[in-house]
Amino acid sequence: MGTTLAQTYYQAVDKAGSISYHCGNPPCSSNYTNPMGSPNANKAFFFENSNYGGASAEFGKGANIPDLTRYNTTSGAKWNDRISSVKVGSGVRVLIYEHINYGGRCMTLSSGRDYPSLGSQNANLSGSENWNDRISSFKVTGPDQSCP
Ligand SMILES: [Ca+2]
Repeated sequence: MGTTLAQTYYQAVDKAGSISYHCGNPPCSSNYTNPMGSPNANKAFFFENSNYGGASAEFGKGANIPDLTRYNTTSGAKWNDRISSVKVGSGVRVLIYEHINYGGRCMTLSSGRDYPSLGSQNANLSGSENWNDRISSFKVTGPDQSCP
């Protein structure tokens, strides 16, 4: 069986950016995906849909991702303004930003916490705005870091 386009893309991204994709919905059957569940202490999981659905990706502590328009899901869609739920490992925090290059509003996601619906996270945003499909850059930091 030949290498699929998805596999080729995954391998390219993995070498370039230490990003790993997980199975979403519909579930994938290829062996390059990782089982879902909870991230280990130094990782965070990001999901396309709320309640941990759709495409997903994992990033480790120290990951600085300044521009999500440069990352695609396994279906080829941009990750920019697409993340809807997050799981944060116990040893890291995730700083999410509204714009690329860590611009716009910022929110600190707490260590060891699951966020099934970023649509319900609106503490830093006005009116009806919330964090669903709004993240354009982020950092996976140690527990001593927070938004400026
Ligand atoms: Ca989404």
